[in-house]
Amino acid sequence: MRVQLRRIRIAFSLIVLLSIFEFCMSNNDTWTRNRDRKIRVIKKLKKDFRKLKKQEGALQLIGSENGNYEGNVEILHDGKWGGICDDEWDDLEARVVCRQLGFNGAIKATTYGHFGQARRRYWMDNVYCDGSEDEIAKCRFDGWGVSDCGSNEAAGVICLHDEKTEASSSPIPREESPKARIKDTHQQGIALRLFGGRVHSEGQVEIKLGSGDWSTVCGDSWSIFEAAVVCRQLGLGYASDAIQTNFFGNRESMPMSISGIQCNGNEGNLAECLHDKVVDCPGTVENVAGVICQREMADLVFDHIELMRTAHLEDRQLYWLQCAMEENCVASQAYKVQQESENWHLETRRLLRFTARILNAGTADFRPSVPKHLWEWHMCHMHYHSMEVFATFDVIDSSGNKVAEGHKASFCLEDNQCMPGVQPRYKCANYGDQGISVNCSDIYKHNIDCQWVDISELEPGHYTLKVAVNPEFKVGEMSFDNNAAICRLLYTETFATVHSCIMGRP
Ligand SMILES: *[C@@H]1O[C@H](CO)[C@@H](O)[C@H](O)[C@H]1NC(C)=O
Ligand SMILES: *[C@@H]1O[C@H](CO)[C@@H](O)[C@H](O)[C@H]1NC(C)=O
Ligand SMILES: [Ca+2]
Repeated sequence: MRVQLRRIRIAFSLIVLLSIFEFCMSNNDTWTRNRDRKIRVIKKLKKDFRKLKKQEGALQLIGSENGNYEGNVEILHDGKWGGICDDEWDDLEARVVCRQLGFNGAIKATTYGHFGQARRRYWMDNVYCDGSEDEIAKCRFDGWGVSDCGSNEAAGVICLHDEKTEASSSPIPREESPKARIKDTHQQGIALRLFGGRVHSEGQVEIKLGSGDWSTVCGDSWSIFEAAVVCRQLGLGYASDAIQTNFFGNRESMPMSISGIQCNGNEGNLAECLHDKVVDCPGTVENVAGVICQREMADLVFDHIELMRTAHLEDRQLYWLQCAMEENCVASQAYKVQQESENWHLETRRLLRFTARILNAGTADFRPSVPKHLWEWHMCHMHYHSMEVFATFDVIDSSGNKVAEGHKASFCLEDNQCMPGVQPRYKCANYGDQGISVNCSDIYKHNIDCQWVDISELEPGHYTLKVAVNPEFKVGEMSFDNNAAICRLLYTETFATVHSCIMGRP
């Protein structure tokens, strides 16, 4: 309707323009007076045409230097461009974006602002496509402008493109630069210090390589694992945050000497970690590494014994899963069934249920990463979600592909069971404070809503079940090596067992 109105307006503008033109031809005296008007009309006409091209739901890819087949995704809504947050962003969504843009398919979905930080607002978050949609705006998402994401969570795509036709116009894609161990490159050793923090246990990381001068460290790929090594080496405890900007002030005079540092997280000295053989750090002044260290730290431990003991199948009618559907706890096939079948509520889904028991074995309380005023109220389950992605449940096949849609479960963090002598303090009810106290466990029993993986579309066979808490490392911990249970899953037509679990990193 709006498009039609615009067309009428444009046609009208054309008529006005033509009559002005005729008028000018017939009356030479008023020519100059009318010329200004004519210019104005043409300007407006051009603007209208531009508007026509910028239609609701249009997409653009930005931030790539290689070509228009890749970039962070921006969508036009309400006449304004906005980004898409990377929560739930994977191959299905990338496929829809690339198809909408006229490409034959997607090579990859990118996350964490692969093509740079989000420039504007986020229009979309938690996008779930089933892959058949012709426009990304037709997929399910939280609502226009509803998002709890930071600017480093921009979603992007790399679309399938014809290398041969592109080759002449675009440079060769930047290769990952080769890495070497820092101590092999700088055999005289390294020194570290922090600059610009409010307290001595935080700041921008400064490094002295061998006999060189003090210099800054590139912020690209700087994560909680590298920060953990810095905190440990400086005797400041554990990393609660890894900073990738000049948050601690500008040191424009200081050169940058090292990039691409990559640690396992358990090293005692940063020299044990890898780095780029050739420094490669775009936008060096603001793109610098920093850390916030803390002596007391939480440490979540996922109880894999309880997982094995409680895992079982349940077939449940969609009628009983309506709340779960609102919270995206079932596979996207269920939403299709709901749309297509009149008696959808009688259709059943097969759920792999299990108990998730998470102990805080650290020395500080585990607190949600999102401040209380941003917590989301979930009508269905009548509680607030304080951490959007607290746990992930994934079923993986022997080639490493995720086969059952693992949903990212939201939780309400509280002390359900504490060791003798420890008083529970966190409670979800009544907008209570959320968290997990030291030596207390938060327990999500197998019989509660959403505590499952929807495996209705899974073929019987052998799989890996991976359950992980704090999977995006948004809250600092002493160790992340105990946050996941990686188990074997045997699924037959009639039963499922989860066994041989090992602890691992998310
Ligand atoms: C129209 O005006 C221009 C300059 O203003 C003049 O050179 C030209 O001779 C005029 N033509 C007629 C048909 O009056
Ligand atoms: C937690 O438990 C450990 C081991 O049982 C104990 O050493 C520690 O003091 C306890 N901490 C608190 C705060 O209760
Ligand atoms: Ca942990």
